[in-house]
Amino acid sequence: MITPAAVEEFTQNGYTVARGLFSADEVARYRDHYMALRAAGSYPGDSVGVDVTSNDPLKRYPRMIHMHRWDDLSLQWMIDPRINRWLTGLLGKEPYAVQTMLYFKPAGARGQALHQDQYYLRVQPGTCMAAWLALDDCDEENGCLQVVPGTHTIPLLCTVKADTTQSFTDVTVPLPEGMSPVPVIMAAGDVLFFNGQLIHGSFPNTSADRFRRSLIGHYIVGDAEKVAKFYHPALRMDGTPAELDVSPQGGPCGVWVTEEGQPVVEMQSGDPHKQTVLHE
Ligand SMILES: O=C(O)CCC(=O)C(=O)O
Repeated sequence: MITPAAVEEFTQNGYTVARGLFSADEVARYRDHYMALRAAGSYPGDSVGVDVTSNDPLKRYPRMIHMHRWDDLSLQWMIDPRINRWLTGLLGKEPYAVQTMLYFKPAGARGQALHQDQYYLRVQPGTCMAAWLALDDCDEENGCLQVVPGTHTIPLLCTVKADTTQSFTDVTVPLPEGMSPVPVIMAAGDVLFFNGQLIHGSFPNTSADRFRRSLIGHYIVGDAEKVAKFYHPALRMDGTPAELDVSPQGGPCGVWVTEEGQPVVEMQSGDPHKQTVLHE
């Protein structure tokens, strides 16, 4: 149940955690499902392919993007009534659903440098929201999510170069004076809801052998009229498509680069022959 304290925390800090929103059985089913999909091959929206011989753990387990466009379990999760109740309770109006992502983040994997999701989604008017379901217990050792409380009230920041030995994306944002990231410690089944302006990211998985898998949904406020092209079609929370306009900027949620900062080709969902390009 969404509580007034959760709404207050979300309003003040830009995020809140719904503890135990998904059961241990559900989480185990998602883990098994995505591990089996990953082992079976490559899909529109993820990397050019799985390289099981690579030294980079993220090439052995690349993230998946927009699975809801071809996988019913992902679609049903994205519009699950529990997620909808929380998002609607936090936002005051039912949102649109625009993206799913699965991060495997095996032991040794780099994290994703601090960023604001709205930089990529370019929702107008308003902003985006994330629902981040922990599929494993997450802590600092295995690279839990890090958030900078209160930064949902600041505007979109200009990006600077990230340290690609620590991050698989190559841009980050300078932190406002006196602010620093805090780890969000979660148990498998917890869902972190956060505002799309909130600065967040994650550090490397420094554990010897633990995954830090997460199933992520991105949403946009119900008053939105436009979102970046990459996120079309937006869906209503009953799964039907909504007619929205295209925001001129934006792109996929972070562009994957090697440790040397070289771009890794990722394919645009729906058209495996086209590379995604971040327009700025
Ligand atoms: O899971 C992570 O490490 C980063 C995820 C993220 O930044 C996002 O969902 O926008």
